Amino acid sequence: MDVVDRSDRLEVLGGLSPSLRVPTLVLDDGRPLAESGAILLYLAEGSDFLPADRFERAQVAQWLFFEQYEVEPKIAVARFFLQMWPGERDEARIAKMRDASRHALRRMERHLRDGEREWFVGGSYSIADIALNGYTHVADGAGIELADCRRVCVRCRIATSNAHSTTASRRAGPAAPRPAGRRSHRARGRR
Ligand SMILES: N[C@@H](CCC(=O)N[C@@H](CS)C(=O)NCC(=O)O)C(=O)O
Repeated sequence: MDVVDRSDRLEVLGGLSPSLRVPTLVLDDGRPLAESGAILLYLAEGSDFLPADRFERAQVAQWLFFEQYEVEPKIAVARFFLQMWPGERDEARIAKMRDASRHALRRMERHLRDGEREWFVGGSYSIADIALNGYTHVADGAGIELADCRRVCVRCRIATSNAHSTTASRRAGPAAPRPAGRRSHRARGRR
């Protein structure tokens, strides 16, 4: 799908995605599901990527909503205008999006730092980490420096490598790369 020329959106995604956006998942039986957070929740059901505990599941949802409201509309929009938009740049709008992005990244960093957390929710990698990795790991493409967000950066690199070897690494058993000096509850056998 072209993100600049949206002329075929209705033709391709009509009836599949209410917002006519990608990603849109179409199941084997033809049922469509749009919105990255909903897709992650659907795919993660019954796996280690979605906690069984009710409160932790709600915390995962909290971070999915945070990503959709605080991260994606800021980093993605700034990056879109810097890297993809063929028209004139709206520098004021980009600056505003960058400021909002930095604010969101600081909140994420603080959450990890203050809770001495290895992962965003509970003691193991979940779809909250996957969702937050999505645009954070390309924030530099939006002109957003990550120097003050060491913990977020570490998780982004880990999340990226995990995302490329998800099921295989989980089935085969080798431990996913982790931030230096800490081990997860999962690694300690607490899950
Ligand atoms: N909230 C949606 C946002 C999806 C989104 O913005 N997708 C972009 C491409 S990455 C798109 O389809 N943009 C074209 C448009 O907005 O029409 C999600 O997280 O799935």
